[in-house]
Amino acid sequence: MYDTIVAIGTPLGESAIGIIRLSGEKAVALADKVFQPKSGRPFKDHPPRTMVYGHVVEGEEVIDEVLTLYMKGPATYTREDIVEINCHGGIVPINRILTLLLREGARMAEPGEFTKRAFLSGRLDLAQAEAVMDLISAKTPAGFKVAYDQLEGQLSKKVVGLRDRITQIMASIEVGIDYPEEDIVEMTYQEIKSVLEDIQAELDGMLKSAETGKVLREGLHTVIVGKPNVGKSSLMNALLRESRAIVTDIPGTTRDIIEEHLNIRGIPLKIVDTAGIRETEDIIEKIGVERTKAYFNRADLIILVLSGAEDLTLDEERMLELVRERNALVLINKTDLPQIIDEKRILEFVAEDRLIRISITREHGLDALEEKIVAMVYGADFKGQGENPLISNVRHIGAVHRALAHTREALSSTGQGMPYDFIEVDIKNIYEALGEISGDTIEDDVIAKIFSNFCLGK
Ligand SMILES: Nc1nc2c(ncn2[C@@H]2O[C@H](COP(=O)(O)OP(=O)(O)OP(=O)(O)O)[C@@H](O)[C@H]2O)c(=O)[nH]1
Ligand SMILES: [Mg+2]
Repeated sequence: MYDTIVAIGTPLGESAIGIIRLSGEKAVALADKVFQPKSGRPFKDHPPRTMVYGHVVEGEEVIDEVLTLYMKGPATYTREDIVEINCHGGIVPINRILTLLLREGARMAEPGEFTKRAFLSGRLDLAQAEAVMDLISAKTPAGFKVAYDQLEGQLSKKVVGLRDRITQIMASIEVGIDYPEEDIVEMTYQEIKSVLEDIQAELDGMLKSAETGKVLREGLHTVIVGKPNVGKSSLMNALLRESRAIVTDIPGTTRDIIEEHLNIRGIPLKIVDTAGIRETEDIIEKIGVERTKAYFNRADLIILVLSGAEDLTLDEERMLELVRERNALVLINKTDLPQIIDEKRILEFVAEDRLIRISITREHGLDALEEKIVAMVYGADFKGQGENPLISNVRHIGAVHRALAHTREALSSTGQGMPYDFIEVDIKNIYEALGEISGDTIEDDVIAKIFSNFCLGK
């Protein structure tokens, strides 16, 4: 048993209710010190899982009218006793009750400490615990679904299944190593190879979904670039469906970076409107352009806007050259005006399916743009969340990459007919890399770091 921790579970501000949560051995005893049930009986004498009405008091003074709930461990989130005090939302009652409980001997919880206890008590594995934070921070229903499946254990089941199969190979190999003179049938090279190939295919499958998962979790970092006055800010506003960025017919209107979140058919986008790129003398604009370049280099998706009503400039050809190797879409805007742009020249840089003709003022072509973005995120061969859970977390993706690399090494050792104990080392590495996802093989400081990114009270 650990000490008893306390935290505020609801956002601090004006709200209908506020919840203060205690977890640990002394949860009920601490609640009893500050809470007076209306029934006149002590709180501890009430049955668990019922809301008890009463008051939080400090000496003679009533602090707030509350409902208090006791959940008895181990059937709780942390597997410890948990008490939740539901008071009025608002900074004053919440803080006063919290202070009172701290004074009575509860310890302020660290960020994520409730969930960390759920992990340490074995109620959640590490991937599930991480999913809790992803659920809270999800920006769109699609992102929420990825996290929810992970909390339900889809990824964990997959990892456990793979590790089980690896254990079988290891057991069989060890039998061969430890009792070479006995007549125990161990796996042949051919059998080991075939299991490893299966594992390799599954890991490959997981990585295929990772890009989609990561975008749904973190958002697609999108940057709109183009020379001045082509309609970048107009595009940003159209996608946001509001006038966020200033639009004028004066080139150089946008001087700085404007960043916004939006949701395109369930995909969270972090979209950035930039200062038009051109060789410029204006110092302020120049800073904007420098920052544009930084965003440009980091983006998951680049939207290059051109004006169909003008000739391509040298600057634009340079930009086309830069987006050639990147995940990019090229928009020819202002198709409502007479068109003079040389499309053939553009197609020398980008494929036809990356080119979209739009007119923002006529609201034409925006649907096609949104559809294209969705298709790019989900990929042509995306099959939804069938047997492969979407992995979304960079830490998990890294672990799968390492597991895959070790699988390749093991396959190569097997192919070369290396001694069994040699192959076993590679196989053990796969096992351990996968164990980082579930938290079975992971350093304490990594665990501490993961939970420190949680919000308080979770
Ligand atoms: N005819 C026509 N005009 C457009 C279209 N889209 C935008 N414009 C106009 O083009 C001008 C420039 O638009 P902005 O959105 O400010 O262009 P920008 O690329 O952000 O410009 P800077 O911030 O100066 O780099 C404005 O007058 C818009 O109304 C379009 O589809 N057709
Ligand atoms: Mg602009």
